[in-house]
Amino acid sequence: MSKKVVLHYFNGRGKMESVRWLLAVAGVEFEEVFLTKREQYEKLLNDGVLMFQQVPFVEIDGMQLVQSKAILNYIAGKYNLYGKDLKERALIDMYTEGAIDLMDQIITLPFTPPENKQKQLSNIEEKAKDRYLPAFEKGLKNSQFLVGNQLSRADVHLLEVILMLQELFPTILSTFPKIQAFQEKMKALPTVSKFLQPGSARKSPPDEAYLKTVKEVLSHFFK
Ligand SMILES: N[C@@H](CCC(=O)N[C@@H](CS)C(=O)NCC(=O)O)C(=O)O
Repeated sequence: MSKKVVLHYFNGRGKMESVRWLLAVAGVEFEEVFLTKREQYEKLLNDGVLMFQQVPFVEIDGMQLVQSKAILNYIAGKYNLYGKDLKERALIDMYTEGAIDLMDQIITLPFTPPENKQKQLSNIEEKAKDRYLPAFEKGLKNSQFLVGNQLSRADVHLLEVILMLQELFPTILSTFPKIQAFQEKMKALPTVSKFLQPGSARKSPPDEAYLKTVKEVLSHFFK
């Protein structure tokens, strides 16, 4: 089995983007196989590698992993992005789940029927401002990191989600000074700065071509 880390997903963000972020921050090189045709997905199904018939699917360290949280937990544990003990890990998990809850709402937005989109967008903005960002701002009150005195996956997920939010609501951080300072510090990290450069594996916001591909490949889901 390949020693390389290989990501199988669409050429877009979706539920794989956090995996790309974490690997990039950990300085791990990876390859990507993009699903562009229904037949590729069916082949993965026939090969028996998709435990729950879903992607993301990641080949890493001789394993064939699905379930994005399992994949992220493994990478975070292996590359020292999961705190120094179980108590830190529990805190990291709380921040992580908050960031992922918010990201999930943003990821599904493009698939929302047009008549519901504005409502969903307003809901995301309100939740971000009133629920999630205040919690992260508080978490950064006395430290440059969310948990303990070192970088963790919680920081990486926070950076990812605030960048996503700013694409939708450019001034959303204006009342969150700690998060703004956090963002600048994070962006200056060499691995982060590299991942933010054009040409990196970081994916653009979803466009029509991405939506069309996802709907074709997962036609059973969208019928
Ligand atoms: N809990 C899973 C959800 C994965 C998931 O919903 N994957 C979608 C694509 S983003 C999929 O493969 N859907 C096909 C299906 O559910 O049949 C995870 O986090 O990995």
